[in-house]
Amino acid sequence: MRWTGRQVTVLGAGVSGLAACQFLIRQGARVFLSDAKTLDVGVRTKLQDFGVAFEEGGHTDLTLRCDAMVVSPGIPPFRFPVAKARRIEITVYTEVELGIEEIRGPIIAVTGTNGKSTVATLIHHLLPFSHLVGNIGQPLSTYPHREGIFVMELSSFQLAYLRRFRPRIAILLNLAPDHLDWHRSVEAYYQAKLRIFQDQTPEDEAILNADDPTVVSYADGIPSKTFWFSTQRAVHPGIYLENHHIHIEDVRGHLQVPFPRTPATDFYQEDLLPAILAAYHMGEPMDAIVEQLKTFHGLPHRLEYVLEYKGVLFINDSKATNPHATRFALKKMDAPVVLILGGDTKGVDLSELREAVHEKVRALIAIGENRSKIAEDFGDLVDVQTADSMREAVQKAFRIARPGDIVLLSPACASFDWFQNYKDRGRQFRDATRDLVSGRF
Ligand code: UMA
Repeated sequence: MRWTGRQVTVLGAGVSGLAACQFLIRQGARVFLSDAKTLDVGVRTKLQDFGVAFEEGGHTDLTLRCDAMVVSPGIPPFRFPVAKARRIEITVYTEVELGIEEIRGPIIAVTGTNGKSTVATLIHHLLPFSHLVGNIGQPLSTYPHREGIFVMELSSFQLAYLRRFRPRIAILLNLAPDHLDWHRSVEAYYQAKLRIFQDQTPEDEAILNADDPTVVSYADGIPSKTFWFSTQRAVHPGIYLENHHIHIEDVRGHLQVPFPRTPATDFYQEDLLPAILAAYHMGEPMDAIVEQLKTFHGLPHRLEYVLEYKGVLFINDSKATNPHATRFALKKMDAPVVLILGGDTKGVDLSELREAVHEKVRALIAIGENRSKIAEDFGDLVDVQTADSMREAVQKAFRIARPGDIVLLSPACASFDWFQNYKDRGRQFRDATRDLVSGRF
């Protein structure tokens, strides 16, 4: 696409929109940005420095005076002015597509309802010279490298807007209802995810979760070579775990290597399999992959393995700021959990956690402003204790936990009542567990 001299409207002045502006200006386009909200001084200054004209506090008809529109992923297509732009045949792009047109190198694309950041980060860890971009927070259009292997995390929003896209390897981790306010139906959301495969050919590769019946039900229409991954059974062709070994079955035959057991690899089993297969199929030797696996510790604050002490595993999921995320975390736990829960609820009802708590949780440690309310709401289900600091919470959780249990910080609430942000909360949890181990309590 030649942008020189074209008039382009960018919608949204977040991470994507600002990257798109910068890219387009560099390419010689004239850019007009529009944001529904009032902009921060810092953002205004940036736009002025880029030489971008803008409006704020709402989108007007000025947005439609353009040759092309670049839409931030968070803005749904049915909303003004995107829907109108499409009606009058203005081509609508999303930021990641601008970047895709520029790069020279194979793409490994990762999507799914949950776990996509972890798997994309893991592939990048196994292929240390690759570039990690996309929904993970690194916009592709302003990424400084153009060559090499690109590991791209893609959200359903980005995929729904992508017009052409042909990754060498496309990975679909799982499918469950989400983002219905944007997609308006579960089927539309699933179809957006499936666009990751739409322009692939039989020379390309799809890696699919054999343990997710919804993923399996959509596999037939995929045009590329299909490989499966499973933690539960042998799959052909694909990758699976059996008797503490990783098995790969593909055109090269059957490869079997011992699973490199660390507390972290045990914990991330499901995420490891598609990542290992993608790295292996990009030509990385298996012994190098196995070595790299031993040094993977997960993403900070997202189901992050912290340490194991006296048989108790400590997991930091401070990023879980709503009940949905905490439910997902509990689903992943395969041992009794002592859950550290609470904070600023933002008015959200935590009762949707009752079933998961009943199933998985041995005891609850309630923290934050709403700790007494949590004690009232969950006291009939499990043992609930309250704590007045993160250190106290960790101490109490460890006292209750038995060997084999998991102490999980997954608060389901915002952190601003006691902490600067979720990262600060996660750091305090990590520090407290380390103090516990070193006997500094
Ligand atoms: N805005 C409008 N009009 C609207 C709605 C919003 O102008 O009708 C404006 C907002 O006022 C704001 C801007 O749009 O200024 C925000 O745009 P955005 O929501 O698309 O967010 P960005 O900051 O551009 O970040 C996006 C992704 N966010 C979303 O998809 C919601 C980031 O993923 C991504 O890292 C970034 O681009 C770079 O690619 C975040 C995310 O939460 C992490 N993703 C969701 C997820 O993972 O579940 C999909």
